[in-house]
Amino acid sequence: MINRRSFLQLAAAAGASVVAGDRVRAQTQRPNIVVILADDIGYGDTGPYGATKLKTPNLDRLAARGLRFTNAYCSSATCTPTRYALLTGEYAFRNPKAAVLPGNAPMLIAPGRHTVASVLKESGYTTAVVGKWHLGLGDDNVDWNGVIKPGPAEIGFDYSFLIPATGDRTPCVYTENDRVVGLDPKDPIEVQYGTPIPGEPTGVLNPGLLRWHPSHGHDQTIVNGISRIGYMKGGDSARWVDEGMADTITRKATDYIRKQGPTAREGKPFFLYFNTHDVHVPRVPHPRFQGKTGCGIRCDATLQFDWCVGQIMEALDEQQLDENTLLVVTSDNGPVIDDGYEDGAFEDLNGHTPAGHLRGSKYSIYEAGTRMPFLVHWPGRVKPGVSDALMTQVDFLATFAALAGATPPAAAGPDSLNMLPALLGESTQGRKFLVEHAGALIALRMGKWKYIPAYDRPVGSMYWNRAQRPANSPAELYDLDADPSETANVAARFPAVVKSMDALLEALRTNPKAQP
Ligand code: NG6
Ligand code: CA
Repeated sequence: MINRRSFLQLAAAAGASVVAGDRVRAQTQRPNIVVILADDIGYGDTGPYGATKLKTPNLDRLAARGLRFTNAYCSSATCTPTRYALLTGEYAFRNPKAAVLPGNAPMLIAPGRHTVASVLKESGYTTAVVGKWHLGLGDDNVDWNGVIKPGPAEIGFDYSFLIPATGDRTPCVYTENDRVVGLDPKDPIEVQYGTPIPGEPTGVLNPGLLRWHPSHGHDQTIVNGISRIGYMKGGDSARWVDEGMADTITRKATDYIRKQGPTAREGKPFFLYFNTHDVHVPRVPHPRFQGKTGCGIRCDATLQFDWCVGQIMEALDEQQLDENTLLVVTSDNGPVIDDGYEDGAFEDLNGHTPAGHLRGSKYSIYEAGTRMPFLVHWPGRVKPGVSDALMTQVDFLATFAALAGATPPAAAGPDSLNMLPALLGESTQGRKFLVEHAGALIALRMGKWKYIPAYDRPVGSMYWNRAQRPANSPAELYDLDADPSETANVAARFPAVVKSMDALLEALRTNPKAQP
């Protein structure tokens, strides 16, 4: 691991041979770090990963100027656990509470816990989170009309602008630095899960008020003609407009970059964690994106995501921060087509393959559940190309700490490894192995092998049958080199591999340091 001093010495040595003053400064400064985390965008959803039914020009440009990873993972096949692991550097399977949370859940990450944000902040970064949160806010009985604490500030973020849970869950409002935005105190918000709030129209009782119908769940409080999960009342002036969501949060993210520009150029770097809503349900892209792709509303939302990425790149460029900013674009779990609304996404796909060549989807233990698009862009440092190194978002904590020259406390990020050389494309050597996680299942990826242990009960999504694994599933072993789509279970042919991978996975359940 490089420490801060050796980083600066190395950088200074590299910079000394360059005449242009700006470039010297850029190379001797610690980089800004921007992570863009998409929602439910799959391995095959975008141009850099082979999509042809829609164009993603900004991602294409990013990939052409950056490093495209083919074996990079998120922690888990759903959102909350992935986000938990990304920030804490702990595999989400270790914490049973790290499952998809309702919109009124208390904050999942304990105040004071070490996170990517707190480690960077302690080493001198200015930190911000914008967009989808879905890690719980406040305590057990959160009052949405007051100061909502604990929140991002308690785990290292100087600034926050949030979609508290998901677009399909109440409360349908934004928070900024622990308060609901635009709230009229005379019209207080009430949020409830489980029991309906009398007098508030719901999807189940008022289907005539809906723009489109739920296909499963999503039949509770109606906001903007869309019924959601959960109930809410009041807060009319604070309610978001779905069509404007991408514009609103992207604007907050680019405003932040513009505001940080002068101090960042002077040497005070920032960390921005930008979480888009696209392409989670409900998919309501701005009208300027609707119908603009050949593959339906889900692709239109992907086009909107591409626009969001382009806006971030433009702001970095405009602020002359492009050369000295590490930008990582990835996603929180695999793709799903029908995730609870009859929005035509399935009917209009037109041959688009969200998972690319991978098997599975969101919620699934197969590769598409957790293998993510993963683009790294840092023109001042990272050479364009493709890397097959085994990578995971769980390593952000240790890797970004190394980049910042910080030494995180021993207790920080128990599963997080410093993968800086691989992230920067200076090494082709990524992780030796990593754990994949979907609901109650874990699996092991090691080299070319993927091992899923036998399970004696059905697991997977109730709603997405293709992710379902039936009861009494036998152990599965796939050779991802020969069989990247996991079609042939070769467990019976390679008993020794099964045995050793099973032993390692079992050991990893309790010991993050376990080795083969
Ligand atoms: C599921 C929802 C799904 C989505 C998911 C969370 C139903 C039937 N399904 O329970 O629509 O909200 O939770 O998605 O309610 S995630 O990307 O935030 O993990
Ligand atoms: Ca998600």
